[in-house]
Amino acid sequence: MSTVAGAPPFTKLLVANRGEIALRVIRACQELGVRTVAVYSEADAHAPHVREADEAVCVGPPPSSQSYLLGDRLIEVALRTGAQAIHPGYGFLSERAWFARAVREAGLVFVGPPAEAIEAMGSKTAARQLAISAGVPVVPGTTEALRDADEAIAIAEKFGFPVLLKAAAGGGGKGMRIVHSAAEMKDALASAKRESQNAFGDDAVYVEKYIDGPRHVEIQVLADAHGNCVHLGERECSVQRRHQKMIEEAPSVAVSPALRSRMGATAVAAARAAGYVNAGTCEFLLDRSGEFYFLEMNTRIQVEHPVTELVTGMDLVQWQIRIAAGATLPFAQTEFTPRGWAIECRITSEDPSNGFLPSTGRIEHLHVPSGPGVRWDAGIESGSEVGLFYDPMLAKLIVHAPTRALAIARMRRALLELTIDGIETSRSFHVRVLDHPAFQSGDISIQWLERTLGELTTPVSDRATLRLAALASALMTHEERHGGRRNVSASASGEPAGARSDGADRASWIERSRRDALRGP
Ligand code: MV4
Repeated sequence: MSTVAGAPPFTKLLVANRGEIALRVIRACQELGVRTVAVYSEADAHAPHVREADEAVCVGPPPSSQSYLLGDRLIEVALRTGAQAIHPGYGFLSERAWFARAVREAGLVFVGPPAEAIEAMGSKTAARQLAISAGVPVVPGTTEALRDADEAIAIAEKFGFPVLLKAAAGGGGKGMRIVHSAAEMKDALASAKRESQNAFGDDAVYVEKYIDGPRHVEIQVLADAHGNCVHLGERECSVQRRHQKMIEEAPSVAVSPALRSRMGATAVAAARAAGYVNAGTCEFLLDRSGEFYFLEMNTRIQVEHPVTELVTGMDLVQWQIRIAAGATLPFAQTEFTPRGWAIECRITSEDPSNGFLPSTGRIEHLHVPSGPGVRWDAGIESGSEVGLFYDPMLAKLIVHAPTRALAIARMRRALLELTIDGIETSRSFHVRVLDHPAFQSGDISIQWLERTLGELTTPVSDRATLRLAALASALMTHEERHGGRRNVSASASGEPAGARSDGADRASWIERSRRDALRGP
């Protein structure tokens, strides 16, 4: 068991989550010598996180409102099983200040920031005020809720249209409206207020100058309870659709060492202003002129944390646990230099050729990529049932390589190794994004994916043709394997049958179908 700077680690921790992040936390605990208690819904009785934890307790029926979101029940389970700490993962209860407070009041340790810091960053207008007071650049705009459309127009005319209306209680793009002219303001304000009220139970809306075509770049910070706070560089998260990130990388092609240290110092200033402790992330918009603006702070471990882990060599989840146990960060901020390049693809159970419709069913066969520089963080295995109760993200495929070009090639290779049979997934869509010249050049903004979607989802061929092609390929493969007439010369020459490429016209579907047919159970 490892101990750090006089902080005794917990002996038992409850993991208040499911899927890949529950497994990620369990793995960190195993390496720290901390025992784990999993919680699960009736839908997850056979899920991998239940098996991998030292103990597991069923907390309710499948809907998360009756299981993973029942904070008081999870606290009871922690007390009953003798856990001293609760790790919330991401989503679910991770950013609910009331839960962090209830955990603390039960005499347990919340592996995350203090409830007060979650609250301070939870209100977007309060977060803007905090940022401004700490000298952190924010988008020009207000920090008070708008009274009416006339006030909004007066403010908008100060810095010029277009402007963006945002929900004060918001985040994630809900309650947002772009307004191009004074004439549009009244209707836009009314609908933004209506949407905010429905989503957050609060209709307060404020206004910002609209930044056109920026990148989404975020900075990872780590703060201990003794006043030490460092940043670990940036993640580039611009490849997103409807506020769902699809690919993240570290570092960002748009961030020079000088910009990294300026953005990093800014993120640390924002974290300090909020009294932040534990791992957190400051989100920024980075415009084409290199100006950056603080948007909000995510007060949790994020889905994309592995890319930072790979370029820093740090285990962020282990640090979360050590910090929660009172450890002192043993490093100061030196000029931070990322090592190599990391890329993450979020593999979801969505069908890109069908408007990203969620796909459900049983994972009949799973083949996981491996080899140099490949990491697979997943909540699924062969036999898993994928339903509609939870988030469609099945797994994260993460690669690390010396350069961006090599990381892209490695990700492409790993995606082609991956087989998920039984449901539709985003796998081949990810390959098409990686193959796109704009992605390869890195010249993209937050709007790029949605604007390029048509091009990225056109069928390679109609389904009937694909079916025939797959059948033909399977037959050819069968012949090759069982000493048929095909490729006899290739075999005789010592090359494995079929491994030889018959030239550039050997289409990728043949390679795919052949690999799948040879691999299959
Ligand atoms: C913006 C913006 C442009 N200008 N603010 C979206 C969710 C919330 N976190 C903030 N968001 C944005 N705020 C100004 N003044 C564009 C976005 C935005 C966005 C930001 C980050 C990642 C993806 C995005 C997708 C659409 C819009």
